[in-house]
Amino acid sequence: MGLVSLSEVLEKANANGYAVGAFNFSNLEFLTGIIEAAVELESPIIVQTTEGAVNYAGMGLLIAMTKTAASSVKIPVALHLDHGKDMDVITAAIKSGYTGVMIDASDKPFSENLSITRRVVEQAHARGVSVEAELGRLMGQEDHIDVSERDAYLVDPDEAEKFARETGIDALAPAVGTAHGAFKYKGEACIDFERITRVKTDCGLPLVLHGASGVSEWIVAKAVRYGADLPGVKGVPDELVSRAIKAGVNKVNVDTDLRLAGLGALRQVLAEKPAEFDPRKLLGPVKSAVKEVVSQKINLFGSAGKGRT
Ligand code: TD3
Ligand code: ZN
Repeated sequence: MGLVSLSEVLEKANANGYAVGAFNFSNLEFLTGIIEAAVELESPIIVQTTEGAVNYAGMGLLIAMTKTAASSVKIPVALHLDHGKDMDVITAAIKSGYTGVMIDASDKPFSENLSITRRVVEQAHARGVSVEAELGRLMGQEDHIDVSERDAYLVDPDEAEKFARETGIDALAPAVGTAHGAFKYKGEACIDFERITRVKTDCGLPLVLHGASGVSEWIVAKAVRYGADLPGVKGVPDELVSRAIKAGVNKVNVDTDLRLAGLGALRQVLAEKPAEFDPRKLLGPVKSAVKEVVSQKINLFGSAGKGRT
């Protein structure tokens, strides 16, 4: 099957109350690990690249790899630009074969975010490409936001309805308390479910949960056993992700969990096979570790069997 648009995948998920995983990649092992897991579980899948991944591997290679991988499988595969900020990169992605782009102007004032997003929608929809935008600010590791100030950074549900209506976006990423990376919370993990429900009720769009990695013990343990230095890591427990999906999330972004699992596999093989220098023997285990995590996520998100054609 060729690549399908992001909205095709997300509209079905929205109509049927499940979520599709959007997994980040910048190399062959991650991409093939992700797609093999989805094929085995007959799940639709979204693979996405940040602008950083584009700088690392080149947009042409990322598109060619994904199109080739998708053409030999029967499940729907969408290729999405994650956290697009540079208009030139966004335009190139729209023109060259991505089937979804995120415009992340969430650090700009509301009216500016709205007008930039509207411009991207115009350009993208003219070519059948879907658009995701963000409202509110995702908390970063560097932000150190106090819980009392937290609300100011979360999505304003009243703004969300106006934003969705006036931009014509296909999916909305509302900031609801999660953060990127392996150090998401200093205290207890929390997500503002009420806010998700309100935004969903008001705008009806497929919602996107960013910063959704679980950073669970089973993912981190191997990396730590083989020498990784990761004190204080903390993610979003599976239980909270399930509740977010029930409240209206249809796209769940996962990057950190794949990185951590890949790291564990790589550290293990380097430690146990000091004489090995075949990259396939070193990076094959990374691919398998990525595949294992993606399989677990597909089951958690409820998309297994939904990619049957
Ligand atoms: O958009 N992404 C992936 C890229 C994050 C920037 O490096 C996410 O929302 C995934 O977040 P997580 O929880 O895997 O770090
Ligand atoms: Zn994100």
